[in-house]
Amino acid sequence: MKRTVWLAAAVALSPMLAHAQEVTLRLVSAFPENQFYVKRTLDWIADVNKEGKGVLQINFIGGPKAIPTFEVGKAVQTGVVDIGFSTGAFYTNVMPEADILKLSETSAAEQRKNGGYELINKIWAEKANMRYLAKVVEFTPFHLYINKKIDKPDLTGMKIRITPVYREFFQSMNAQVMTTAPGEVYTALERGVIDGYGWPIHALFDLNWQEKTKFRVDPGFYNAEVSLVMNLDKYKALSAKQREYLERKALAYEQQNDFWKSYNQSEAKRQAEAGIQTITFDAATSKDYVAKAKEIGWANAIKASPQYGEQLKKVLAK
Ligand code: 173
Repeated sequence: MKRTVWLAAAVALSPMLAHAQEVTLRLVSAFPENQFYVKRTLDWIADVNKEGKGVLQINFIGGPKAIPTFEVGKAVQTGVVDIGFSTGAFYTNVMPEADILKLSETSAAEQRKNGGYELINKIWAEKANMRYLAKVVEFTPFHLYINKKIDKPDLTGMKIRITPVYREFFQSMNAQVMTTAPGEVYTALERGVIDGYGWPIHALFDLNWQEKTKFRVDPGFYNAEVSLVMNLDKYKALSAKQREYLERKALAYEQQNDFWKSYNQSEAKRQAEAGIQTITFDAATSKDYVAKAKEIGWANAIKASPQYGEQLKKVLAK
C-alpha cells in the first residue's frame, strides 16, 4: 500500500522534476527584426534549443515592436525579459558605462584574458543588474553617412541622426544632432528631417538606407559592440549545468566574430556598387579625425563614469 502511494506520488511529480531541469529564457532584440544581426541571433537560438533540450531553451519574443529599442536595457535590468540583444548605446538610461564599450581597441577575446571581461561583469552586475554574456559584433567601425558633400570635418548646418555613440564627436563638428532608434532612420531620411546619420560600416542594406544615402565619410572610428546581456537574478537562479551550457554557447557565438572582418569588406563594396560615394580627407585630417573621436570618447567616458572610466580604459584601449 505504502509503496503504491510512493509510486503514485513519484509519477505525479516527475513532469515537474523534468520541468525543473529545463529553463526557458525570454530574449528580446533592440535591433529591428529584419536586421541581419537578428537573423544570426535566431540561428544561434535554434542551435541553443536543439542541443539544449532538457537543459535550457530560449524563446525569441521579438524586436522593437515588442519592447522599444531604448527600453530593452531597462527590461533586462528589471527582469521583464531575461536576455537582451542590444548595444551599450541603447541603454545609457540604465548606466552611462554601457556606451563605453564602443571604445574597445582590444578584442573580446583579449578582454577575456586581460581582466576586461571580469571588470565589465563587475560593473554590469553592480550598476545594471546584468550579466554580460558575450559580445557578438566587433571589428566594425562606425561611419558618418551624409547627403551633402563636405570637404572638411565640419557639419555646421547639418542635422544628423545619432545615438549616444556619436553624440559628442558629431557635436564637436558642429552638427545638430537628433537621437533615434534604427527603426526610425529610413523615414527621417525620406522626409529630409536629417542630412545624415551615424551607423556601422555594415547593415545599411538590411534597412534599405542605401536608397537614401549619398556619401560615406571615411575613415571610420570606434568599434561597434553588440551583445547578449542577461538579467542577473535570472542568471544566478540557473543551475550550474544550465549556466555552463549557456556560457559555452554564448562564448561559441562570440568566437565567430572574425566573420565581421570579411563581411565588412563586402559591405563596403556593396555600398560602392549601390552608388554611395566615399568622402575621404587628406592623411593628416583623417588622422586627426580618428584621434579626436577617441579623445572625445574617453574624455566623455571618464566624465560620465569617474568611478569606472579609467579602469575600463586600461583594458579596452591600446
Ligand atoms: O547607430 C546606432 O544605432 C548604434 O548605436 C549602433 C551600435 C552598434 C551597432 C549598430 C548600431
